Amino acid sequence: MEGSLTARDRVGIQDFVLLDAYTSESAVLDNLRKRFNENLIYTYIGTLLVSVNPYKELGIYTKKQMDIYMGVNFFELPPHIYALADNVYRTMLTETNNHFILISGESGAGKTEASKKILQFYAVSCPSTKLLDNVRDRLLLSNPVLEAFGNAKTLKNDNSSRFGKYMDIQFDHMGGAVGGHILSYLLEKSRVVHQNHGERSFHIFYQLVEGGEEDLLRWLGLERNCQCYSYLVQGECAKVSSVNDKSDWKTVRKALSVIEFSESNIESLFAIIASVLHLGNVTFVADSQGYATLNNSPEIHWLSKLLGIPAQVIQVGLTHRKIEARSEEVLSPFTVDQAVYAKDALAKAIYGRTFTWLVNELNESLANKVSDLFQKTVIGLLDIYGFEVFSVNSFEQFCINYCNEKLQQLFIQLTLKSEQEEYEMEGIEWESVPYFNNKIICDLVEAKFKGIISVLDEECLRPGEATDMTFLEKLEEKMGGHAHFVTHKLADQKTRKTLERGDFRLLHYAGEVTYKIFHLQVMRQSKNAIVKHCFPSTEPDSKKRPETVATQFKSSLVGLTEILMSKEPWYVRCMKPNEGKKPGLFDDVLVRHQVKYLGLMEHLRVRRAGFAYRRRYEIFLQRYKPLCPDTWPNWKGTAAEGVECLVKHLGYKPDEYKMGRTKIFIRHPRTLFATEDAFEVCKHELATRIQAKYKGY
Ligand code: AD9
Ligand code: MG
Repeated sequence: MEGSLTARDRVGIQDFVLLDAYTSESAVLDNLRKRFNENLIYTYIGTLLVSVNPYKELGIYTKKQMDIYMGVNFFELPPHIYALADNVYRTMLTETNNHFILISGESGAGKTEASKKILQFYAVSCPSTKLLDNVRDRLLLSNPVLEAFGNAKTLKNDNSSRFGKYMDIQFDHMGGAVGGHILSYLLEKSRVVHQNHGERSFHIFYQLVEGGEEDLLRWLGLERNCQCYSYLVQGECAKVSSVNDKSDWKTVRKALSVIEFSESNIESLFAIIASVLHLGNVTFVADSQGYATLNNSPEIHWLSKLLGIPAQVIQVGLTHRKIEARSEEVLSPFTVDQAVYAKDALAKAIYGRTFTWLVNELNESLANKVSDLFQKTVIGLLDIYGFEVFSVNSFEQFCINYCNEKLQQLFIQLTLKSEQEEYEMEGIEWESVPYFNNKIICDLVEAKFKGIISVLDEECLRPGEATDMTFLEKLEEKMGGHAHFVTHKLADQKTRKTLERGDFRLLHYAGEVTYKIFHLQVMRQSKNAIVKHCFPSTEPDSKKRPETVATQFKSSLVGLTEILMSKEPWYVRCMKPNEGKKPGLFDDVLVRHQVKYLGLMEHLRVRRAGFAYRRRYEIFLQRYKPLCPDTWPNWKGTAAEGVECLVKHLGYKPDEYKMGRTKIFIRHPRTLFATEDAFEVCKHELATRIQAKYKGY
C-alpha cells in the first residue's frame, strides 16, 4: 500500500474527482504539473478528459496501446484519449443512441490532434471487412485533404485550423463504420489575400508550388518559387521548419485519388488554386481619368485559360462594377484602390466556394453506400478553431471567439443539466454549485435587435450612410454600460490608455480581446460577375434579403447547437502548457488561466457536489467482488444487492455512500481509494495463490 501511495505522490492522481483538496485551484494545478512532468498528459474529471499538449511524440498512440484500451472499462487503465473513444463507442453500441465529442481549448492546445487520434482509434478498433476498410480509408484521408485547404500557419500554431469542423462517423448495428458526413464552419477566407507577419496562407498553395509535378506546374503557368506570388509572401515566412510541403503534397494527391476524386475534378481544383495565385499578381495603374486599368497581361491569359472565361470578361470584370439600374446593367469603372479591393474579394470568393465544393465532394465520397438496411448510430467529432488573441484582432477573430463562447455555453448547459438530471433520475438530493455563466457574453454578441451582430446587420443595410465609425458609435449607444463591452469612449481613465478610438473590447469568458472595428464594406456580400461564371449554380438567391457573413455564421452555430443537443455529450478539454510551442515547459500562469476559464473547477465541484464517485452496480460489483466471500466468485442476486452486501462487508458507513437506482454514489474519494488499495492487495494474493497452485505443472 505504501508503494502505491508513493506512486500516487509522484505521478499525481488520474482523476481530479479523487483529489482531496478538490476545491483548490493550486492543488489541481499541482496535479496537472506533476503528471505533465511524468509525460502523463491525460487526466479525468469523471468522464471528462483533460489533455495538456506535450509538444513532443510520446509513443502512446501505437497499435499496441489501442489494443490495450479496446473494450476495457474506463477507469481500469490510465487516462487516455483511446479510453474515452472506446467508452463512447461501446456506450453507443449498448444504448443504440447518438453521441458527440466536443473538443475544446485555445489555439494550439491539441484539438485537431485529439480528433485525429479518435478517428485513428476507430479505424483500427472497428470491425473490418473489405467494404468497411474502404470507408475507413476515406474517413482517415479526408483529414489531410481538409487540413491542406483549411489549415495554415499562424503565430499560435503551425497547423492552425482556420475553419470549424463537425464530422459524423456513422456506424451500423454491428459497430462497423459505414460512412461519414462533414459540416464546415466559416473558413477564414481573408487569409488568402492577407497574412500577418510570421503567418502563412493555406497550406495547399505552398504544397502545390513546392511539390507539384513539373508538368502540372507548367500547365498551370506556375513557377516553383513561392516568392513569386504576392499572396504567399504577405507574412514573409513561406517556409516553416515544422512543415514539409513537398511530402504533404504527395499525401494530399494520394488522398484525393483514394477518395475517388476524378482526374478532371482534381485538375479543375488545382486550376482554381493556381488562378488565385495568378490573380494575386494582377496589378492596376490609373489611366488619365484616375480609373483602374490592367498593368500586365500574362496573368489575365492564365486566368482566362484556367477558369475558362474569356480574357475580355476578366479584364472588364476586374476594372468595373456592374450596377443594376431599372433592369439594365450599367458598367461603372473602378479606381485603382477599388479594383485592388475587388480583386481581393474575388480571390477570397473563389477560394471560399472551392472549399465548400471540396467539402461537398468529400461528403459524397463518405456517404454510406454499405448498409442502408441496418440501424445507424453516429459519433460526432467537433473540432473547431480555438479561442485566439493576437495583437490585432479583426472580424475573423470575432467569429472564432464567438464560436468558442457558444460552445462554452453549451458545455455549461449540458454538464450542469446532465448532472442535475442524473441525481434526479437516481433519486439523490443535490446542491447547486455557483459558476460563471457566459450567456451574458453570447447575448451581447447575438441577441436579436440589441446584439453586436444585429447592429452590424443594420449598418450594412445603409450603404452610403453608414461608415465604420457610425457602426462603432451605434455599438457604444446600445452596449454602453454592458459589463463585457468597452471602447475608448466608454472606458475609465486607466483602461482608456490601452484602447484606440477605432477599437472595441470584449471581455470574453477566456480573456479580453480588443477588436479593430470591422470594415462594413467587407461585410456586405459582394456580387461578382466572374464568380458567377465560375460557380453558376451556387450563386445565392438574389431575391432574398442579403445576409451578412456574421448573420450567416450565427445561424450556422444555432444549427450546430441543435445537432449537438440531440446527442449524448462527451468532452475533451485541451490545454496549452506554454506559448512557445516547447516540449517539457509547464507555464503555471498560463495553465492556471485555462483551468479557470475552461470551468474545470466548477465542473469538478459539480461532479463532487455531494458525491465524488458513482459507478453502475454491475461494473462496481464485477471489479470488487473478490473482496467479499459472499460475492466471490459469483453473486446470485441483483447487482444492486450484491453491491450492498459487498460494501457492508467492506465496512462502508451509511453516510459514506448512497444507493441510486442503477448506480452506487460514494461521497469521499478516500472510501474508494481504500477499496481500490484493498483490491490491489487481493489481486496480488490471488495471483500468488494461482502461481503456487500451478507451480507443479
Ligand atoms: V487551432 O485552434 O486549430 O489553432 P489545435 O487544433 O487545438 O489548434 P493542434 O491539434 O493543431 O492544435 O496542435 C498543435 C500542435 O501541437 C500539433 O501540430 C502538434 O505538433 C502538437 N500536439 C498537439 N497534440 C499533441 C499530442 N497529443 N502529442 C504530441 C501534440 N504533439
Ligand atoms: Mg485545430
